[in-house]
Amino acid sequence: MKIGITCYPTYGGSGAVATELGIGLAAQGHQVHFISYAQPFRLSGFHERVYFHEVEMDSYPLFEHPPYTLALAAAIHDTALREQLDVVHVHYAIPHATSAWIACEMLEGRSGPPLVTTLHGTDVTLVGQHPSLHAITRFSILRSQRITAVSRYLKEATVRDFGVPGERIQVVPNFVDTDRYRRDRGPSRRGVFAPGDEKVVSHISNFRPLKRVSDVIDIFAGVRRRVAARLVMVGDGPDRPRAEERARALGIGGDVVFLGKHVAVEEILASTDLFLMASESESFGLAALEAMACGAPVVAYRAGGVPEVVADGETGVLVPVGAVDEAAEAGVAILGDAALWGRMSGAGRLVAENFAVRRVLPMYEACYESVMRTPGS
Ligand code: GMT
Repeated sequence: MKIGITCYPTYGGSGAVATELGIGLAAQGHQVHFISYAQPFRLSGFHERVYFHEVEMDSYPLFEHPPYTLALAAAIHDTALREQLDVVHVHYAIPHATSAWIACEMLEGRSGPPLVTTLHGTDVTLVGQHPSLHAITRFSILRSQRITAVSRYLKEATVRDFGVPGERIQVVPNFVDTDRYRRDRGPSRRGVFAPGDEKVVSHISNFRPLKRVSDVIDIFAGVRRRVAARLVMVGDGPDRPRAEERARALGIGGDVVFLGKHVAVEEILASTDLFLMASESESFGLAALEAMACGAPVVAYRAGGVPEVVADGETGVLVPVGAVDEAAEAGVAILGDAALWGRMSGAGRLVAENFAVRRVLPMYEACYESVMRTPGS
Protein backbone atom coordinates (compact mmCIF):
# COMPACT_ATOMS: atom_id res chain seq x y z
CA MET A 1 0.00 0.00 0.00
CA LYS A 2 0.98 3.63 -0.43
CA ILE A 3 0.16 5.36 2.82
CA GLY A 4 0.23 9.08 3.59
CA ILE A 5 0.77 9.94 7.27
CA THR A 6 0.29 13.36 8.81
CA CYS A 7 1.29 14.06 12.41
CA TYR A 8 2.83 16.69 14.63
CA PRO A 9 6.58 16.37 14.20
CA THR A 10 7.33 17.76 17.66
CA TYR A 11 8.06 15.86 20.86
CA GLY A 12 4.82 14.23 21.91
CA GLY A 13 3.07 10.91 21.99
CA SER A 14 0.97 11.27 18.86
CA GLY A 15 3.99 12.14 16.70
CA ALA A 16 5.98 9.30 18.27
CA VAL A 17 3.21 6.77 17.58
CA ALA A 18 2.66 8.00 14.01
CA THR A 19 6.36 7.85 13.23
CA GLU A 20 6.92 4.41 14.72
CA LEU A 21 3.84 3.22 12.84
CA GLY A 22 5.17 4.57 9.54
CA ILE A 23 8.59 3.01 10.07
CA GLY A 24 6.94 -0.30 10.99
CA LEU A 25 4.66 -0.22 7.94
CA ALA A 26 7.63 0.49 5.66
CA ALA A 27 9.46 -2.48 7.17
CA GLN A 28 6.44 -4.59 6.16
CA GLY A 29 6.92 -3.48 2.53
CA HIS A 30 4.46 -0.56 2.36
CA GLN A 31 5.45 2.81 0.95
CA VAL A 32 5.03 5.55 3.55
CA HIS A 33 4.83 9.29 2.90
CA PHE A 34 5.05 11.58 5.93
CA ILE A 35 3.49 14.99 5.31
CA SER A 36 4.20 17.62 7.98
CA TYR A 37 5.91 20.98 8.50
CA ALA A 38 9.09 19.37 9.82
CA GLN A 39 10.66 15.96 9.91
CA PRO A 40 9.07 13.98 12.78
CA PHE A 41 11.49 13.86 15.71
CA ARG A 42 11.66 10.08 15.84
CA LEU A 43 12.29 9.77 12.11
CA SER A 44 16.06 9.65 12.25
CA GLY A 45 18.32 7.58 10.03
CA PHE A 46 17.46 6.12 6.65
CA HIS A 47 14.46 3.87 6.21
CA GLU A 48 13.75 2.20 2.90
CA ARG A 49 10.33 3.13 1.43
CA VAL A 50 9.90 6.10 3.81
CA TYR A 51 9.54 9.57 2.28
CA PHE A 52 9.10 12.96 3.90
CA HIS A 53 7.15 15.81 2.28
CA GLU A 54 7.64 19.14 3.99
CA VAL A 55 4.64 21.45 4.04
CA GLU A 56 5.73 24.69 2.35
CA MET A 57 4.62 27.91 3.97
CA ASP A 58 5.88 31.26 2.75
CA SER A 59 5.59 34.07 5.23
CA TYR A 60 3.72 37.14 4.06
CA PRO A 61 3.44 40.45 5.93
CA LEU A 62 -0.36 40.26 5.91
CA PHE A 63 -0.37 36.96 7.78
CA GLU A 64 0.05 37.33 11.48
CA HIS A 65 -0.83 33.63 11.64
CA PRO A 66 0.30 31.72 8.51
CA PRO A 67 -2.56 29.45 7.32
CA TYR A 68 -1.01 26.05 8.15
CA THR A 69 -4.31 24.18 7.81
CA LEU A 70 -4.57 25.25 4.16
CA ALA A 71 -0.89 24.68 3.39
CA LEU A 72 -1.20 21.18 4.81
CA ALA A 73 -4.38 20.52 2.81
CA ALA A 74 -2.52 21.55 -0.35
CA ALA A 75 0.42 19.30 0.53
CA ILE A 76 -1.80 16.29 1.25
CA HIS A 77 -3.68 16.92 -2.00
CA ASP A 78 -0.49 17.21 -4.07
CA THR A 79 1.14 14.18 -2.45
CA ALA A 80 -2.01 12.08 -2.87
CA LEU A 81 -2.11 12.90 -6.59
CA ARG A 82 1.60 12.61 -7.31
CA GLU A 83 2.23 9.47 -5.30
CA GLN A 84 -1.19 7.90 -5.95
CA LEU A 85 -1.74 7.31 -2.25
CA ASP A 86 -4.08 4.45 -1.33
CA VAL A 87 -4.95 5.88 2.06
CA VAL A 88 -4.26 8.99 4.14
CA HIS A 89 -3.89 8.50 7.90
CA VAL A 90 -3.87 11.58 10.11
CA HIS A 91 -2.88 11.60 13.77
CA TYR A 92 -4.53 14.14 16.11
CA ALA A 93 -7.74 15.55 14.68
CA ILE A 94 -6.92 19.26 14.85
CA PRO A 95 -6.28 20.50 12.23
CA HIS A 96 -5.10 17.36 10.46
CA ALA A 97 -8.51 15.77 9.89
CA THR A 98 -9.80 19.10 8.57
CA SER A 99 -6.86 19.55 6.19
CA ALA A 100 -7.18 15.97 4.91
CA TRP A 101 -10.90 16.47 4.28
CA ILE A 102 -10.20 19.68 2.32
CA ALA A 103 -7.51 17.84 0.33
CA CYS A 104 -10.02 15.18 -0.72
CA GLU A 105 -12.67 17.76 -1.59
CA MET A 106 -10.08 19.43 -3.84
CA LEU A 107 -9.86 16.25 -5.91
CA GLU A 108 -13.30 17.19 -7.28
CA GLY A 109 -14.83 13.93 -8.31
CA ARG A 110 -11.58 12.05 -8.86
CA SER A 111 -11.65 9.28 -6.35
CA GLY A 112 -9.26 10.39 -3.63
CA PRO A 113 -7.71 8.18 -1.01
CA PRO A 114 -9.91 7.30 1.97
CA LEU A 115 -9.15 9.05 5.25
CA VAL A 116 -8.33 7.46 8.57
CA THR A 117 -8.17 9.70 11.66
CA THR A 118 -6.57 8.55 14.88
CA LEU A 119 -7.68 10.44 17.96
CA HIS A 120 -4.88 10.73 20.50
CA GLY A 121 -5.96 12.73 23.51
CA THR A 122 -6.32 16.46 23.94
CA ASP A 123 -7.74 16.79 20.42
CA VAL A 124 -10.83 15.30 22.09
CA THR A 125 -10.44 16.03 25.79
CA LEU A 126 -9.13 19.60 25.78
CA VAL A 127 -8.39 21.51 22.57
CA GLY A 128 -11.38 20.19 20.64
CA GLN A 129 -13.66 20.99 23.58
CA HIS A 130 -13.09 24.71 23.21
CA PRO A 131 -16.32 26.30 21.94
CA SER A 132 -14.45 27.87 19.02
CA LEU A 133 -13.19 24.47 17.79
CA HIS A 134 -15.85 22.00 18.90
CA ALA A 135 -18.04 22.12 15.78
CA ILE A 136 -15.20 21.89 13.28
CA THR A 137 -13.52 19.11 15.26
CA ARG A 138 -16.75 17.10 15.26
CA PHE A 139 -17.33 17.80 11.57
CA SER A 140 -13.81 16.76 10.59
CA ILE A 141 -13.83 13.59 12.69
CA LEU A 142 -17.14 12.54 11.15
CA ARG A 143 -15.86 13.16 7.61
CA SER A 144 -13.12 10.54 8.07
CA GLN A 145 -14.01 7.15 6.64
CA ARG A 146 -12.38 5.41 9.59
CA ILE A 147 -11.88 6.74 13.11
CA THR A 148 -9.59 5.10 15.62
CA ALA A 149 -8.95 6.02 19.26
CA VAL A 150 -5.95 4.95 21.30
CA SER A 151 -7.97 3.77 24.32
CA ARG A 152 -11.47 2.78 25.35
CA TYR A 153 -11.53 5.83 27.58
CA LEU A 154 -10.87 8.12 24.59
CA LYS A 155 -13.49 6.38 22.48
CA GLU A 156 -16.09 6.91 25.22
CA ALA A 157 -15.09 10.57 25.57
CA THR A 158 -15.51 11.06 21.81
CA VAL A 159 -18.94 9.44 21.82
CA ARG A 160 -20.04 11.44 24.85
CA ASP A 161 -18.59 14.85 24.01
CA PHE A 162 -18.84 14.87 20.21
CA GLY A 163 -21.82 12.64 19.57
CA VAL A 164 -19.80 10.40 17.26
CA PRO A 165 -21.56 7.01 17.01
CA GLY A 166 -19.61 4.43 19.01
CA GLU A 167 -19.74 1.88 16.18
CA ARG A 168 -17.72 4.27 14.01
CA ILE A 169 -14.76 4.32 16.38
CA GLN A 170 -12.32 1.44 16.59
CA VAL A 171 -9.95 1.25 19.55
CA VAL A 172 -6.41 0.60 18.33
CA PRO A 173 -4.09 0.93 21.32
CA ASN A 174 -0.68 2.50 21.23
CA PHE A 175 2.24 0.15 20.93
CA VAL A 176 5.89 -0.24 21.77
CA ASP A 177 8.85 -1.78 20.00
CA THR A 178 9.67 -4.44 22.60
CA ASP A 179 12.97 -5.26 20.89
CA ARG A 180 14.25 -1.73 21.37
CA TYR A 181 12.58 -0.96 24.70
CA ARG A 182 14.01 -3.57 27.03
CA ARG A 183 15.90 -3.62 30.29
CA ASP A 184 18.97 -5.43 29.07
CA ARG A 185 19.51 -2.91 26.33
CA GLY A 186 22.98 -1.41 26.50
CA PRO A 187 24.72 0.83 27.14
CA SER A 188 23.56 1.31 30.74
CA ARG A 189 23.32 4.95 31.86
CA ARG A 190 22.84 4.01 35.49
CA GLY A 191 26.32 5.13 36.55
CA VAL A 192 25.79 8.54 34.95
CA PHE A 193 22.46 9.22 36.64
CA ALA A 194 23.19 7.57 39.97
CA PRO A 195 26.94 7.61 40.61
CA GLY A 196 26.37 6.66 44.26
CA ASP A 197 24.28 3.63 43.25
CA GLU A 198 21.04 5.42 44.18
CA LYS A 199 17.72 4.26 42.72
CA VAL A 200 16.92 5.91 39.40
CA VAL A 201 13.48 7.50 39.17
CA SER A 202 12.42 9.08 35.87
CA HIS A 203 9.69 11.10 34.21
CA ILE A 204 9.17 11.91 30.53
CA SER A 205 6.71 14.44 29.17
CA ASN A 206 6.30 17.72 27.36
CA PHE A 207 5.96 19.60 30.67
CA ARG A 208 2.55 21.06 29.88
CA PRO A 209 0.29 22.03 32.82
CA LEU A 210 -1.80 18.84 32.57
CA LYS A 211 1.36 16.77 33.19
CA ARG A 212 1.65 18.34 36.70
CA VAL A 213 5.43 18.15 36.73
CA SER A 214 5.55 19.97 40.09
CA ASP A 215 3.65 17.00 41.53
CA VAL A 216 6.33 14.73 40.06
CA ILE A 217 8.95 16.71 41.99
CA ASP A 218 6.86 16.54 45.19
CA ILE A 219 6.35 12.78 44.83
CA PHE A 220 10.04 12.28 44.26
CA ALA A 221 10.84 14.43 47.32
CA GLY A 222 8.66 12.09 49.38
CA VAL A 223 10.44 9.04 47.98
CA ARG A 224 13.88 10.49 48.49
CA ARG A 225 13.23 11.18 52.16
CA ARG A 226 13.19 7.40 52.70
CA VAL A 227 15.17 5.94 49.79
CA ALA A 228 18.46 7.12 48.26
CA ALA A 229 17.32 8.11 44.79
CA ARG A 230 17.87 10.51 41.93
CA LEU A 231 15.26 11.84 39.52
CA VAL A 232 15.83 12.19 35.77
CA MET A 233 13.37 14.61 34.15
CA VAL A 234 13.25 14.16 30.36
CA GLY A 235 11.52 16.64 28.07
CA ASP A 236 10.78 20.32 27.99
CA GLY A 237 7.81 22.64 27.97
CA PRO A 238 6.14 25.58 29.68
CA ASP A 239 6.23 24.14 33.22
CA ARG A 240 9.91 23.24 33.26
CA PRO A 241 11.01 26.44 35.07
CA ARG A 242 8.31 25.87 37.71
CA ALA A 243 9.51 22.28 38.25
CA GLU A 244 13.15 23.38 38.49
CA GLU A 245 12.17 26.03 41.01
CA ARG A 246 10.14 23.51 43.01
CA ALA A 247 13.12 21.13 43.21
CA ARG A 248 15.35 23.98 44.41
CA ALA A 249 12.75 25.15 46.95
CA LEU A 250 12.51 21.65 48.38
CA GLY A 251 16.30 21.52 48.65
CA ILE A 252 16.62 18.53 46.33
CA GLY A 253 17.92 20.37 43.26
CA GLY A 254 21.16 18.39 43.40
CA ASP A 255 19.29 15.11 43.05
CA VAL A 256 17.11 16.11 40.11
CA VAL A 257 18.58 16.17 36.61
CA PHE A 258 16.69 18.07 33.92
CA LEU A 259 17.92 16.51 30.70
CA GLY A 260 15.72 18.45 28.28
CA LYS A 261 14.46 16.86 25.08
CA HIS A 262 15.93 13.49 24.34
CA VAL A 263 15.11 11.16 21.47
CA ALA A 264 16.64 7.88 22.72
CA VAL A 265 14.40 7.62 25.79
CA GLU A 266 14.80 3.85 25.76
CA GLU A 267 18.37 4.29 27.03
CA ILE A 268 17.12 6.20 30.06
CA LEU A 269 14.16 3.91 30.69
CA ALA A 270 16.39 0.82 30.59
CA SER A 271 18.20 2.23 33.64
CA THR A 272 15.02 3.38 35.42
CA ASP A 273 13.89 1.75 38.69
CA LEU A 274 10.64 3.71 39.01
CA PHE A 275 8.70 5.76 36.49
CA LEU A 276 6.48 8.62 37.68
CA MET A 277 3.51 10.06 35.79
CA ALA A 278 1.35 12.72 37.47
CA SER A 279 -0.91 13.76 34.58
CA GLU A 280 -4.40 14.91 35.53
CA SER A 281 -5.60 13.74 32.11
CA GLU A 282 -4.02 11.09 29.89
CA SER A 283 -5.82 9.20 27.17
CA PHE A 284 -3.23 6.41 27.18
CA GLY A 285 0.19 7.27 28.62
CA LEU A 286 2.68 6.05 26.03
CA ALA A 287 5.68 6.86 28.23
CA ALA A 288 4.32 4.56 30.96
CA LEU A 289 4.02 1.72 28.43
CA GLU A 290 7.59 2.32 27.24
CA ALA A 291 8.77 2.31 30.86
CA MET A 292 6.97 -0.98 31.54
CA ALA A 293 8.57 -2.52 28.45
CA CYS A 294 11.90 -1.60 30.06
CA GLY A 295 10.87 -3.31 33.28
CA ALA A 296 10.29 -0.13 35.28
CA PRO A 297 7.32 -0.18 37.68
CA VAL A 298 5.06 2.87 37.27
CA VAL A 299 3.48 5.09 39.90
CA ALA A 300 0.84 7.29 38.29
CA TYR A 301 -2.39 9.14 38.84
CA ARG A 302 -5.51 7.15 37.97
CA ALA A 303 -6.53 9.42 35.09
CA GLY A 304 -8.29 8.73 31.78
CA GLY A 305 -6.96 5.68 29.96
CA VAL A 306 -3.98 5.08 32.27
CA PRO A 307 -5.65 2.06 33.98
CA GLU A 308 -5.87 0.41 30.52
CA VAL A 309 -2.06 0.46 30.42
CA VAL A 310 -0.83 0.27 34.02
CA ALA A 311 -2.32 -2.65 35.96
CA ASP A 312 -2.81 -1.25 39.47
CA GLY A 313 -0.98 -3.40 42.03
CA GLU A 314 0.64 -5.54 39.33
CA THR A 315 2.78 -3.38 37.07
CA GLY A 316 2.75 -0.34 39.33
CA VAL A 317 0.44 1.62 41.58
CA LEU A 318 -2.30 4.09 40.63
CA VAL A 319 -3.47 6.75 43.06
CA PRO A 320 -6.11 9.49 42.77
CA VAL A 321 -5.10 12.65 40.92
CA GLY A 322 -3.25 14.93 43.34
CA ALA A 323 -2.55 12.23 45.96
CA VAL A 324 1.14 13.12 46.19
CA ASP A 325 1.76 11.49 49.58
CA GLU A 326 0.06 8.25 48.53
CA ALA A 327 2.16 8.18 45.35
CA ALA A 328 5.37 8.75 47.33
CA GLU A 329 4.37 6.00 49.75
CA ALA A 330 3.84 3.62 46.82
CA GLY A 331 7.21 4.56 45.36
CA VAL A 332 8.96 3.86 48.66
CA ALA A 333 7.17 0.52 49.00
CA ILE A 334 8.21 -0.58 45.50
CA LEU A 335 11.81 0.59 45.70
CA GLY A 336 12.25 -0.73 49.24
CA ASP A 337 11.11 -4.27 48.53
CA ALA A 338 13.27 -6.14 46.01
CA ALA A 339 10.78 -9.00 45.64
CA LEU A 340 7.85 -6.64 44.97
CA TRP A 341 9.99 -4.64 42.55
CA GLY A 342 10.96 -7.82 40.69
CA ARG A 343 7.33 -8.95 40.40
CA MET A 344 6.17 -5.58 39.11
CA SER A 345 9.09 -5.25 36.73
CA GLY A 346 8.41 -8.68 35.21
CA ALA A 347 4.64 -8.12 35.05
CA GLY A 348 5.16 -4.76 33.34
CA ARG A 349 7.28 -6.38 30.67
CA LEU A 350 4.61 -9.05 30.09
CA VAL A 351 1.83 -6.46 29.79
CA ALA A 352 3.98 -4.42 27.39
CA GLU A 353 4.32 -7.48 25.18
CA ASN A 354 0.54 -7.38 24.68
CA PHE A 355 1.10 -3.93 23.19
CA ALA A 356 4.03 -5.02 21.01
CA VAL A 357 4.24 -3.33 17.64
CA ARG A 358 3.93 -6.72 15.88
CA ARG A 359 0.50 -7.16 17.48
CA VAL A 360 -0.88 -3.67 16.90
CA LEU A 361 0.49 -2.84 13.44
CA PRO A 362 -1.69 -5.49 11.73
CA MET A 363 -4.74 -3.76 13.22
CA TYR A 364 -3.88 -0.62 11.28
CA GLU A 365 -3.13 -2.62 8.13
CA ALA A 366 -6.54 -4.31 8.43
CA CYS A 367 -8.15 -0.90 8.93
CA TYR A 368 -6.54 0.44 5.72
CA GLU A 369 -7.48 -2.67 3.74
CA SER A 370 -11.08 -2.49 4.86
CA VAL A 371 -11.47 1.21 4.07
CA MET A 372 -9.86 0.73 0.66
CA ARG A 373 -12.36 -2.05 -0.12
CA THR A 374 -15.30 0.17 0.91
CA PRO A 375 -14.05 3.74 0.38
CA GLY A 376 -17.48 5.39 0.78
CA SER A 377 -18.11 3.72 4.12
O1 GMT B 1 -3.18 14.87 23.32
C1 GMT B 1 -2.09 15.33 23.64
O2 GMT B 1 -1.82 15.89 24.70
C2 GMT B 1 -1.04 15.23 22.67
C3 GMT B 1 -0.65 13.86 22.45
C4 GMT B 1 0.73 14.04 22.00
O3 GMT B 1 0.88 14.36 20.83
O4 GMT B 1 1.60 13.98 22.83
O5 GMT B 1 -0.69 12.99 23.60
C5 GMT B 1 -1.75 12.07 23.61
O6 GMT B 1 -1.39 11.03 22.73
C6 GMT B 1 -0.47 10.07 23.20
C7 GMT B 1 -0.24 9.06 22.09
O7 GMT B 1 -1.42 8.47 21.69
C8 GMT B 1 -1.01 9.42 24.47
O8 GMT B 1 -0.11 8.45 24.93
C9 GMT B 1 -1.20 10.50 25.52
O9 GMT B 1 -1.82 9.90 26.65
C10 GMT B 1 -2.10 11.60 25.00
N1 GMT B 1 -2.06 12.73 25.94
C11 GMT B 1 -3.12 13.09 26.64
O10 GMT B 1 -4.20 12.54 26.59
C12 GMT B 1 -2.91 14.24 27.56
